[in-house]
Amino acid sequence: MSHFRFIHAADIHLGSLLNIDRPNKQMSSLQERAVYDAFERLCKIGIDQDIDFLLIAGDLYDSDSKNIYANKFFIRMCNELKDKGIDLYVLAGNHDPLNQQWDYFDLPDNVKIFSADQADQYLVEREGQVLARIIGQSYKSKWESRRVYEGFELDKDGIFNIGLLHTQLESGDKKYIPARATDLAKNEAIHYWALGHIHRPQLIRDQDPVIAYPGIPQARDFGEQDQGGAYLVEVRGTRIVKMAYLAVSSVIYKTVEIDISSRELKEAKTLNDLEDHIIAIGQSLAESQTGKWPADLEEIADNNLAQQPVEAYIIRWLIKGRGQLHKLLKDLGQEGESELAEGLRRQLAGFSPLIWTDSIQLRTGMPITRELEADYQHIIDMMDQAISGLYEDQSQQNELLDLLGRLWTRQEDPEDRDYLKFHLDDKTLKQMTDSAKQLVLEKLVDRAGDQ
Ligand SMILES: [Mn+2]
Repeated sequence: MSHFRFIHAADIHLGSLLNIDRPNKQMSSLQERAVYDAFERLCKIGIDQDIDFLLIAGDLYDSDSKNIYANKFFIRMCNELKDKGIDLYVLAGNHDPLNQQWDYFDLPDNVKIFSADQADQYLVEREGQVLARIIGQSYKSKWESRRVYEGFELDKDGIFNIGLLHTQLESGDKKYIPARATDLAKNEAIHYWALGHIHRPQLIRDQDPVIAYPGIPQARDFGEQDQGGAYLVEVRGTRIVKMAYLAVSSVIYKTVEIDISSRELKEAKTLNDLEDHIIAIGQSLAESQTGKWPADLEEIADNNLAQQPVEAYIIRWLIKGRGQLHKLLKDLGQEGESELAEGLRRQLAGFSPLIWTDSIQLRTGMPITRELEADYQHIIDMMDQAISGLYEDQSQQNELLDLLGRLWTRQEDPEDRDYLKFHLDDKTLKQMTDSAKQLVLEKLVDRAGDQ
């Protein structure tokens, strides 16, 4: 019976840089190399773990930053894999569709690119034995509305079949292949759906057929938080016997919430107390880093994760809750906010991994006592009613957009953003209404205090 391993990766986005505001020397080096490092780590684990092939389910290159260096780097990795007899099966996604210049140099012959005109099939063989069959179809242009997976017709002949698909996995979607997990699961010949496009790792279905998104190996901004990587899959015959997540990011974006109403900060009188508290959190985050190179697949599978050493965390400190510190923080203003961030950046720079403060976001409120709440309950209720109307009624939202001005838009396809506009997504709307509510209450309390 055949027995083999492969890595399922996607959305490498070679060529893109990490979004870091005013980086220091160390961060600026990571900014440039982290995306490449993550892919190199994947290839190295692949070699260590003796995989037979590597799948890339679309968006190997980043659309705006495809370049000669990225292409040469990819070729170097392919050649290293070729030396070990490992083939790569690559799908072109919406960021690297085949109608654009795809590569500047010839690729080695262990790289197979799927055509955009029809579904291509490849047989993976080792020493004359067929291990697996892989089917896929690339994007021709940056949008693909065809249900290309409907043409994935494969024999059911005891060979492990893999379908490669770059999709948003939404049935009404017109840009990134309309599909539902149930549509895919209906294809009885396919054992494993290697998906790409969604940047967060997700095991959509954990039984035959398995449907999985590996996520982006290296995040590039706060929209892509936490550790990224790829799946390592071990197969016997047509059965998956092991599946483990290879976490390879060397930089992790993370929002850390600090609650000023917590036990530790409730009594805090000055910003020093807050600063000390944040530094202690940063320190324990750095110390919790025990990433090491995985010894073997058994170990990876036992932990279900192979954590690679992290070089830096990029942190957004979200300071929230109600408490005494609110008044001090409010008085800081924007200048004070960046001053506080600058101080943290300095004080946390010595840790390894580096704890890099990206910014501080203030979402605090004054302490609300029971009496206060009782006094203003009718106003709070009115505001809550008005706010819920805003969420339920599209026309009220449009009115709000008109009020905000023409710089704002509701259109929010993250893959096709107009970066010259502000986007009123649900999260932003919630922040707006929360702080509006807070502001009204504060004014009321101030006025009551004046009387
Ligand atoms: Mn994509």
